[in-house]
Formats: sequence, structure tokens, C-alpha cells
Amino acid sequence: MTRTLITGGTVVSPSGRSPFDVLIDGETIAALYAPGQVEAQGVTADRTIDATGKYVIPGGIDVHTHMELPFGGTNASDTFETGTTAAAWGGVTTIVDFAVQNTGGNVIDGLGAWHEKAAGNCAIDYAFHQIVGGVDDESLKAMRYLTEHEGVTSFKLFMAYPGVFYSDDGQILRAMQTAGDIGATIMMHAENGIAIDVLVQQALARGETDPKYHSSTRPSALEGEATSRAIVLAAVAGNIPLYIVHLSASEALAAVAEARDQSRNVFAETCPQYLYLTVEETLAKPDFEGAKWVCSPPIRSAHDTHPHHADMWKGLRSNDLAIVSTDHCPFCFKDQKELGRGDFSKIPNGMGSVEHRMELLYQGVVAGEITLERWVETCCTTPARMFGMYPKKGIIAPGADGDVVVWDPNGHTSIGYEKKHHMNIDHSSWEGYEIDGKVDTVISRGLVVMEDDTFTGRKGHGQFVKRGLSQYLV
Ligand code: DUC
Ligand code: ZN
Ligand code: ZN
Repeated sequence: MTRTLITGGTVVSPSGRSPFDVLIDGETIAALYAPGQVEAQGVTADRTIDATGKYVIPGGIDVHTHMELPFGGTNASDTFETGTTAAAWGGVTTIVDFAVQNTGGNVIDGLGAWHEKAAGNCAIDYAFHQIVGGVDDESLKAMRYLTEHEGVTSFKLFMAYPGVFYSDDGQILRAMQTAGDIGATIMMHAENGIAIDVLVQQALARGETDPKYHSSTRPSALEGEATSRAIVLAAVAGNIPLYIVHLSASEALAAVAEARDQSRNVFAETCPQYLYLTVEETLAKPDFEGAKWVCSPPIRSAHDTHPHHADMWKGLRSNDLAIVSTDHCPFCFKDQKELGRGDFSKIPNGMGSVEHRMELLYQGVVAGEITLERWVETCCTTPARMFGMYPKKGIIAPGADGDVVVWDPNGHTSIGYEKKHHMNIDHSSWEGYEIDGKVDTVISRGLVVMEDDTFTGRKGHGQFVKRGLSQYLV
């Protein structure tokens, strides 16, 4: 068993920062030592990592990824191997991916298929949520089974994508009632897909086929409406835990904030694309290039009546947005995004960010949008608590898994396809982003998986994490 000592760094948690040396014994954090105590106590280790002048933070947890997702007539281009390796490069030591039950399929078979894709292939630890694409007696029974026996305790439903993953309000209510019985969390893709489909057909009929129309046909009001409706349904089901995924719109955030002001078990995440990117800089690019940024909910316009970006940062500060995830769902431009040339509705939805979430959010610290502690809370600690993995994950404390990132605030990261880019996509959605900080060293359950700008981990090191219920309920 390797003993690794991280010396001289500043350990950061949601509640503050302090100088500590951190000892990892085998796969587990064994002790934290105040300055001088390592020497005083004669603590020894097999290897020492000098973190002087650097931050020592819990490994990042991205609770929203879609490796190998079949979607839009193709498959998300990162496998569990390539996606978790890229995640490690970005200071992420755990992902929570979405197993899929397609409409008409079987939930338990869907979960089994996801285990087959991931087992033996991951460079870092992984867990699963379950997409329920067809709410019926059988899938409701399966929700109970997964929660009680499989460590899968959160279920994603869709108010969007009619004919694919969509659930109607009655189905949603039934799934929420089941979640209430078993203590599970309902994760909601909250966009009014029925109304969106009408707008999409009308736009195409007008000859509006370019990628930018993906955004105008999914207006923020329809995200706000669906979010409000989901919140009402969750109340009717008995204040069940409701988690709004990839929230992008001011109207949706206002609905979440109102529910939270009433002490409801309503939570939400946002993603870097909704904090930084605008239609004008992305989807509106000429020659179909905008297709690279087609994801749902869509990137919002800088000229919208609502200041979405500013509101998202505010939501992160106020905790109405508890988590930053990525919705990592990469598709190459060539042969994948190109499926939608001449019809934006056929562009596979999704973009790749799993490698850059920690970096992009750290830039929010540099810019004064969030504190260093809040960075750790939204990217590492709350993800673990929200999804039943704490204190094994999400904290640097004795007994926790040895998932640690050494972050260099004096380093620099240039993001771009020819620069830092390890995801299996033929372009970077974050081309040209410059970050005032750098992932220095990444440790996953005691194994150094990235150091000196080199991946030192291995496929198969990552283990499945059986999760408990949310530890974040009021
Ligand atoms: N949104 C995306 O952009 N891709 C996959 C699924 C989703 O909800
Ligand atoms: Zn979604
Ligand atoms: Zn998603």
C-alpha cells in the first residue's frame, strides 16, 4: 500500500482554507497534519508531493455526464475510457453518468447495459443515475429495486423530447410519488417539449434551418414554465426531492428560488455553457459551425430580456444553484453534428466539457463571481452530498477516499483543440479560453492519475460507487 504525503499546501473546503499536510494511506485519506506536525511526529511516506503555494482540494465530481449515449441517430463520442481519462486531466475523480431506459425498454436491462459499457474501462470512479424513458408499473417497481439494491438513487425524467424520452405530467406525478415512497431524487429535464416541437416545425417551414434557430425555438420562458410545473408536481407528490438539471434560464431560476424560499426540497444545477457562452459567439457562427454548440437547454442570447449569465452566477452565490455539472455529451463536428446540415432539429444535442469544468469555474473565482470555498462546494462537496456519496467523496478528511487535486493558482491553462484537449471530439467548445490557474496533480483513490502534464492513471482503476439517498434534504 502506497503512502502519499502532500505537503505545504492550503486545504480548501466549503467552510474555509487552512494549511495542512495530507497523508493518503493506500486508497484512503489517513490524516491531516498542521504545519510542523509531520516532522514532529516522524510521519513517513513512500512519496511526497510538494504543494507549496498551491491549493489542495477534494477531487472534482461531475454529476451529469453522458458517455456513449445513443442520441440523435448517433452515439456520444466519448467512451467511458476516453471520457474518464479526459475528466482526470481536468481534476475530476468521480463522474455520475446516466444509464438509459428508452421508451418501451426495460429499466433493469438499461442499467445492466451501462454497467457493461463502464466496467473495466474507467480511469476514475463512476456512479449512475437512471433515465426513466417510460413510466409504467414495471419501471416504477424497478425504481424501488435500483434504490434499495443497486446504489442508483436518482432518476431522470424528461419534459422535453416527445417520442424519445418524454414523460407526460401524469407519468411524472406517478414517478414522483414512487420517489417519495423510497426516498429517491427525481432529476428533471425541464423544457416544455410539446410547445418546442411546434416552434421547431414552424421555423423549419419558414426555411429557418441554421443552428441558431435551435435556441430561438427553445425560449427561456418554456424552460421557466416546465420548471414551475415540475415544482408544483413535486409538491403535490409530497415535497419529494426534485433536482432540476442543466438550468439555463432566469425564469427557471426564479421558480427554484421561490420554492427554496418556502423550504422545499427543490435543488438545481447549472453548467459552464450557461455561465459563459452566448448565441452570438457560438450558435450564430456562419457555415454551420454553430452546430458545435447545439445542446439543450440551448445557449441563451446576450440580447434576451433576461440577464441569464448574471443570474446564473447570482444563483451559484445564493445556493439556489447548488452544483455545477457539465451535461458532457460530446459529438464530433464531422459525421455527427453534420447530420443536421439543412435542418437544425437533426443536429445531435450536446457538447463536451468534462475536462474543463474545474478550470472554467475557477476562472469565476478569479473574476470575483464566487469564492474559492464556493468553487469547492459547488464542484466537489455538494455533488457528493446531493447524491449520497459523502463523506467517502467530496471532502479531504480522515476516512474519505484519497481523491485529491493539487491546484496551482499561479499556473495557466490555455484551452483549445491544439492546446489542452483530451476529450474524444474533433473540436473544442471552449476554444481560446484562458484560465488563470492549472490542474497540477490529480489523485484518484490514492493513485496519482495526472502529474507533470502527463496522464499516469489507467483504464480499469475506476470503481463503481454505490450511492445512498440524498444527504441534502431539508
Ligand atoms: N441535453 C443535451 O444537450 N444532450 C443530451 C441530453 C440533454 O438533455
Ligand atoms: Zn437533459
Ligand atoms: Zn444530460
